[in-house]
Amino acid sequence: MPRLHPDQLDALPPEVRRPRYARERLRAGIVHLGIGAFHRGHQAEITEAAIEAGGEDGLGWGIVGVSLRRPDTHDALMPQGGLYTLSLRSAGDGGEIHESLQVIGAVIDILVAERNPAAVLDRVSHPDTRIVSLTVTEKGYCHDPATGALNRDDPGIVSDLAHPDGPVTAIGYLARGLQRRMARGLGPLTLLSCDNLASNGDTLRKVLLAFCAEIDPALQDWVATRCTFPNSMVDRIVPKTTPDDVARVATALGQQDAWPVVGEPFFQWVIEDRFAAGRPRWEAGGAQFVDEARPFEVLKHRLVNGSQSMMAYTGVMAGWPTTDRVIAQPAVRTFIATTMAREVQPTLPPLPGLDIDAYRDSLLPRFTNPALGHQTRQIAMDGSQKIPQRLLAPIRDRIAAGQPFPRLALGVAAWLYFLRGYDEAGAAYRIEDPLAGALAGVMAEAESQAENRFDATERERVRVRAIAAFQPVFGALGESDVFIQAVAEQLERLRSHGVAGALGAINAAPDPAQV
Ligand code: CS2
Repeated sequence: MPRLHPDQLDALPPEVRRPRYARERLRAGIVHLGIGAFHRGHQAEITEAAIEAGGEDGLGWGIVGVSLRRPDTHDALMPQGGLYTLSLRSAGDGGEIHESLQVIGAVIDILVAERNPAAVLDRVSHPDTRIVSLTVTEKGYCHDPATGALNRDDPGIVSDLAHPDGPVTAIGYLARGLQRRMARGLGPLTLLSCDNLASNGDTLRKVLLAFCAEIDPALQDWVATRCTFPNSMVDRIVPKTTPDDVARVATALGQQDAWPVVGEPFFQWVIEDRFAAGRPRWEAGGAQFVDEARPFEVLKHRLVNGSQSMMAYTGVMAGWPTTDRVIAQPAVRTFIATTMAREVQPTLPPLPGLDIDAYRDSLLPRFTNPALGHQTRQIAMDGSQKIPQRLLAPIRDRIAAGQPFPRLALGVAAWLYFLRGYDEAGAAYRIEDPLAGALAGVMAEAESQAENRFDATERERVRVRAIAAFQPVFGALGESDVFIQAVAEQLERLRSHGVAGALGAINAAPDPAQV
C-alpha cells in the first residue's frame, strides 16, 4: 500500500476531503508548541478551513509544529510531507458508526526541540511568524495549579534560566525566542494558549513575564506591552489513536497514514480577538470570537472536563475502561447528570445567548459516543493539574454561597481513592502525574496521622485534612472544615462500600438544596 503523500492526493477516494488550496505555496505564519493529537484534531482543522477561505492571505498561515521532546509525530508525519488524516466518528441511533475522513495539509513542518533547539528558537524569531500557539497540557506551564504563579523550583525552569541556548520547557522557548525577536528588531507575536487552564492566556502571560523578569527586565517590558495573550476555550474529545484506527483509516484511504487522529464531530473554539500581528480567518472554520472567553472556559472546565474527571476516577476504580461504558452504568449517568444540573450549573457565570440547559443536555450523548473509546485511564492522568479548575473551583463557589456540594466532594474523593494506586479488583497501576512523588509523600503522611485513630469517620477526616494541606493543589481550601468534612464523608463511603455503593448512596440522598 502506498504511503499518504502530497504526490498521492489525487489517488484518494472521492469522499475523502483533501487540501483545496495551492499547498506548495503555503508559508508558515504559526508556530505550534505541542503538536499532539489534540492540536491536530482541533486547531489544525480549523486553520485548514481558514487557509482555504483566506485566498492569498490564507496561504500565509501554515503551521510549523514543535514537539518538545518526543520525535514520534515528526517521524510519522514528515515522510508524508506533513499530511495526516482526521477521522470524525459518531454513532447513529441504531448504533451504526459514521466516519468522515479529511486529509489535513496545514502542517508544513515539524521540529523536535530536543534534537534541535536552535531550529525552534529560529522559527519563533522568524519574520514570518505571527502567532505562537500552545497545547502543552496543564503541566507544561510550570505553574502552581492553585495560584497560576510560575513555579521557580520546577526543574525545567531552573534549567532554562541557566541555559539560554537549550531550553527544555515551552516557557523557556518562548522567552528565549522572543528575546531574539526583540534583539533583531522584529515585531511582536500573539501567544495563544489552547490548554484547559483557568484563564489560559492570562496564566501564560503571568508565567512568561515572571520568567522574562528573571533574565532581562527590558524583555519583560517588551513582551508585556507588545505581545498579546488571548484567552481561549477549546473543546473536542480527541482520544489516543489506536492500532485499529490506523488500520481502518488505511483501508478507507487505500494509502498508509502512519498516524491519523480520531475525534468527535463536535468542536468549539472561543477566542478573545486580541492579536498582535493579524490572524487567520478562523471563523471560516467555525471559531467564535468574543471580548471575554473566561465565562466560556469556566462553563467548559466545570461541565465537560469536571464530569470527565469524575467519570475517569470512578471508572478506573470500578473497572469501566471507557467513558461510554461508564455512562452505560445507570448510577453514574444519574450521578453525572445531577451533579451538572444541581451543583455545577448554579456556579456558572452568565453567558448571554447560551441555552445552558441545552448545552448541558448535549454533553451526555458526547460522553456516550461509542465510536470514540475515550479511555478513563487517559483522562485520569495529571489529576493534580486538572482537579483545581474542574472540581475545586466550583466547590469554592458553593462554599462561598453557603451551598452544599456532596457530589463534587465525591468527585474529589474519587481522585484521592484513585491515588492509592490499585483498583477495586486489586489491579495496580502507575499514577501518571507531574506531582506523583509529592502526592505519594502527602498520602503517606496522611496515613501516619490517621493510623492511631480508631473511629473510622475521624480517621478519614484526619487523612483528608492532611492531604488538603497540600497547597499547590488545594490552596486555601485545605483550611475549610466544610470542605474536609464533605470529602471525608465521601471517601469513607468509597473505602467501605466501593464506587457502586457510594454512587448508590448519593443518588438516593435528597436534593442537596435540602441537605
Ligand atoms: C480530557 C480532555 O484528558 C482529559 O483531561 O478531559 O482532554 C477533554 O477530552 C477535552 O478537554 C475535551 O475538549
